[in-house]
Amino acid sequence: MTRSRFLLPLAALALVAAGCGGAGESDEPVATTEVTMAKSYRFDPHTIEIEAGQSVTWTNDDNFTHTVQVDGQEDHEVEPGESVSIEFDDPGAYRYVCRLHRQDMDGEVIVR
Ligand SMILES: [Cu+2]
Repeated sequence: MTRSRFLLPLAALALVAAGCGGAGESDEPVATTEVTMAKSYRFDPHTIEIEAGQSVTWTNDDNFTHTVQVDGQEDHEVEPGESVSIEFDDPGAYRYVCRLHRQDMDGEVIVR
């Protein structure tokens, strides 16, 4: 337990250093199709950018069940250690939430 709690902040720091160069949480879109439900109730990265026709995969790395509910679409429950993929065929900006923790967990997929 102690070990994993220690490693997480390091991983977050490495991401910031390697990536956006900004401070902490950024809404700068990241070009990726992989989103992690990291510990401490968040989607990482918060905003991603993909091409139309690509699928986004959300993986739950937390110890709690989370969901992915894209605006206007059905909800997908994701147990710890599991993942869900959703295909985006039409360009646009898609906001989504975790239905169970919607005040903390939201994100956005920008489809080009
Ligand atoms: Cu959640």
